[in-house]
Amino acid sequence: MQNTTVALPTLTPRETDPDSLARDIVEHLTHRIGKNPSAAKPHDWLAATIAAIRDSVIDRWIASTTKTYEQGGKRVYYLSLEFLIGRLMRDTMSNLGIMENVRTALEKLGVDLDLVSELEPDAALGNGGLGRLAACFMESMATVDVPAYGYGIRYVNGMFRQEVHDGWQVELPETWLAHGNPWEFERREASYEIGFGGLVEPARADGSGDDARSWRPQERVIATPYDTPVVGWRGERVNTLRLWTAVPIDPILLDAFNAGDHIGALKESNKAESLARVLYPADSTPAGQELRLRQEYFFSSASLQDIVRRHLQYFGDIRTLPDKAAIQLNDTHPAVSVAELMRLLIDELDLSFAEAWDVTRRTFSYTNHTLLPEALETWPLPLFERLLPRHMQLIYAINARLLIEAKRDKGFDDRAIGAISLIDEGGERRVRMANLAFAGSHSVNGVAALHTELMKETVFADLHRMFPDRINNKTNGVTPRRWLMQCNPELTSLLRETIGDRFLDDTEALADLVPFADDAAFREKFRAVKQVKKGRLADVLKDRMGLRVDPSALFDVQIKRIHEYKRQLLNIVEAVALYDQIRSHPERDWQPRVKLFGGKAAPSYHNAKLIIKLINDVARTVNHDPAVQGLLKIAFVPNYNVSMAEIMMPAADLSEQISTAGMEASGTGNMKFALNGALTIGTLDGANIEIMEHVGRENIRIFGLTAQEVADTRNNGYNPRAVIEGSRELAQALNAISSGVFSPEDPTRYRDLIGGIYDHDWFMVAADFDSYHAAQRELDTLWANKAEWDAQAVRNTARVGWFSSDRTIRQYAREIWKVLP
Ligand code: 26Q
Repeated sequence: MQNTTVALPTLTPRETDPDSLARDIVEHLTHRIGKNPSAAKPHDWLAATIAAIRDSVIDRWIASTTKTYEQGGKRVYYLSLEFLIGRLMRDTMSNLGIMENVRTALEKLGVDLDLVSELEPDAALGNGGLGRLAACFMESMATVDVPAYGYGIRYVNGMFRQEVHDGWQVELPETWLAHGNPWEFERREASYEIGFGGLVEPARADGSGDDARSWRPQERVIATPYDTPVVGWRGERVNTLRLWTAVPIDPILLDAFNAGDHIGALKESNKAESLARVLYPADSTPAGQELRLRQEYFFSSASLQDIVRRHLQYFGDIRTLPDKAAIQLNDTHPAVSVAELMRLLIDELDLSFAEAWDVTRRTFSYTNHTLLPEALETWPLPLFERLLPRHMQLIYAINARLLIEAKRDKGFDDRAIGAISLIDEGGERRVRMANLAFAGSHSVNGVAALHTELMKETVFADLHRMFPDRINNKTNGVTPRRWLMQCNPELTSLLRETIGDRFLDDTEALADLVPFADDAAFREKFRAVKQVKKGRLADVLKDRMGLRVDPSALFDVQIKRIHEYKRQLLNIVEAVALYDQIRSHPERDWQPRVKLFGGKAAPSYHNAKLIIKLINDVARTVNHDPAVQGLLKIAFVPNYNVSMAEIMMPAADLSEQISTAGMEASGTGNMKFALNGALTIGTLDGANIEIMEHVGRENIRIFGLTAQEVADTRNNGYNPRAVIEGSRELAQALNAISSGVFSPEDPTRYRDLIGGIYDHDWFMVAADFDSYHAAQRELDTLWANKAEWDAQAVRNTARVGWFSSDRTIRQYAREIWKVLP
C-alpha cells in the first residue's frame, strides 16, 4: 500500500515554510531570550523553538475557546491532583504536523532537533498510572473535540528524582521549573481566595436562604492559575490545563511588616507557598498529613469557584450548572469538592439544601482507581473539622439524609448503615472520602471490567445495593500519539507503508495488520524495527549506567511503581531460580535474556525500597558471574519516568504484568507495551483480562491464580510453607536470598522480607511461583522460534487498538458527561 501524506490542520505559511520558521526562531532567540545565534547555547535554542511553536498553538487555542463559548455547549472539568505529562515539545509538534518543518528549520540554523528536544524537562506532576491517565485523557479530549479543562496543582517540586547509591534508592528534589516554563501563562485575573479553619456563624442577616451559614476562616490564601495549552491530534482543538499555585494575601503580609513582625509575615507566606510546593510521592499509601488535606481543599475550592464563576458569567442561572458542566473526580483526591460545591450553592448562592444537593449530584462523577483498603482515603474527624468546619457540617447533613433514606426506603440494617456512612465509626472516627464521592456523584466508574465488578462486590457493596445504577465501567486507554507515533516513529512508518494511514485517526484500524502476522517478509521488517529500538535502549543503558547488554537477547521489562502487590519480588525470585539453573545445567539450550526493572518506591515504603536493593544485589552477583556466560543480565534502571518509558516501551520483547490477581485496578503500561509489539506475561488481573480477549488467548502468556482463587486461597487457610516445600526451585531461590548469598556484607538483610513469604505471603508469591516459572520457560522456547514469536508480537500490535484513550474518552463523553452525540 502507498505511503500517503498525513492530512495536516490548516497551517500558515510560517509553519510550512522552513525558512520563515527559521527566521521566527531566530527572532525569538534574539528578542525574547536576548542571544544571537552564534552565542546561543542548546537551552537557548530549546526556549526559542518552543516559543515559535507556541505561537502556532495560541491561535488555535483562542479559536477553540471562542468556539466553545459561541456554541454555549457543555464543558468537561477533569479534577486531578496529578497530571504526569512529561515533555510537551514533541507532542505539540507532532499533533500540529510541523515536526519535520521544525527539524528542517533548525537544520538550517545548524541545530539538531533531537538533541535540543531532550533538554526539555519532564513535567512529572504525578506518581504513576493515575497521573499519566489524566495526561492521556487531556490529549484525547482535545483530539475527540470535547471542550475540557484539566484542573490541578502546579507543584514546584513534582515527583522526586531517583538515584541509586550502592543499590539503595535515594530521593532528590526535581526542579523542573529551574529554567522557567515556556508553555504556561499566568492568569492573575482569575485568582480566588481560599479559606482554612475559623468559625461558622449560625446565619446571615441579609435574608439569604435558611440553610445558609457564614464561615469566617481563620487563614486565607490566594489561588492563582497557570494555563497550559493541550493540543489534540491534528491540532483541531486546543484545551486548557489550569494548574493552581498559592500566594499569600498581601495586606496581611504588609500589616505584619508594618508592625515589625518580619518573621511572622514570612511564616504566613511560607505557609501559603507550601501548599503548592511538593507532590506527595506515595501512590497507594495515603500520607494522612494535614498538608495533603490542605492541598486537596485548596485546588478543589479554587477549581469550583472558577467553574461557578464561568457558569454564572455565561449562563446566569446556577441551577443549570448540570446541563453545562460535567465535573469528573480523579479518585477521591478532589472529593472534598462535593462539600465545597454544596457550600458555594447554599452559603454564597442561596440555594436550599435540597436544591443544592440535586445540582451537585447531577454535576459530579467519580472514578475509583484502587480497591486496596490502605489506599482508600479517610481523614481523622478532628482534623477535618478544624480545617474545614463548614464542610464538616455539610457532610453531617448529607450523611443524615443518606442514612435515613437507607433505613426508611431500603430497610438497611445497622451493619449496612455503618458501611455506607460517610463517617467511619470503628475506632478513631474518620471521614470516608470514597463514600462522600460516591454519594455526591451520579456516576461511579472503575477502570477495567474486573475492577468494576470487584467494586460492586467489595468496598462499595452496600452503596451499590442502595444505588444499583451508579457503578459503571470505563476501561482505561492510552494515547496512541505519544505511545506509538512519537515514541516509535520507525514502527509508525512501517505500519503506514503496510496498512495505510487510517490507523492514525482510528487506532482500531490497526486490525488491518492481522494478516501480516503470517507474512514472513513483513515479520522481518517488524523485527528490524524492534532491533533498532533495542539498540537505542542499549546505547542509553551504556551511556547512563555503563551497562553493556546484547541487543539480540530477549528484553524482559518490568517498569512501574515498586509495590508488593505488583510483585517485582516474584520476578526477581524467579530470576534467581533461573540463575541457579543456568549454573547447574550449562549444557541446556538457554536463551539469552536481559531483565530490566525500573520504578520508584514511596520514600516511606520500607519493603519497596528493600526490593530495589534486592534487585541491585542480585544484578551485581549475576552480571559478574562468568558461569552465566552472558545468558542472563539484570539491571535496575534509575529514575524511571515518562521520558524513560518512551525509550523502554518500544524496546521490550516481553512485558511483565504480574500483579496478584484482583489487586491492580487496570494497569496502562500493559497497553503501551502491547501496542509496540511486546508479548505479555501476566496474571488475570485488571485490563490484562481484556487485553487477552482482544489479542487472543494464544498470543499472551497468562499464569497464576485468578482473583476468585486468590480470595478462596486466603479464606481457606493458605499455608505458604507447604507450597514452598513442594517447589524445589522456589525453596532454593528463597533460601539463597534470605541466607545472604546476594548480600554477604549484610547476610540478614532480606531475612524479614523473605520471611513474609513463608509466614503469610499476602501477595501470593509462593502460590504463583511454579506457574510463573513454567510460563517463563515456555517463553524461552517460543523465543527460539523467531517466526512464531514475531507473529504473536504483530498480532499484539494489530489487536490492541481498542485500548486507545480516544475510545475511553468517547465512552465517558457519551455515557457519563453527555457531551457527544
Ligand atoms: C492519596 C492520599 C495521600 C497521598 C497520596 C495518595 C495517592 C496518590 C496517588 C493515592 C494513590 C495514587 C495513585 C494511584 C494510581 O496510580 N493508581 C493506578 O491508576 C491507574 C489508572 O487508572 C491504574 O491503571 C492502576 O492499576 C492503578 O494502580
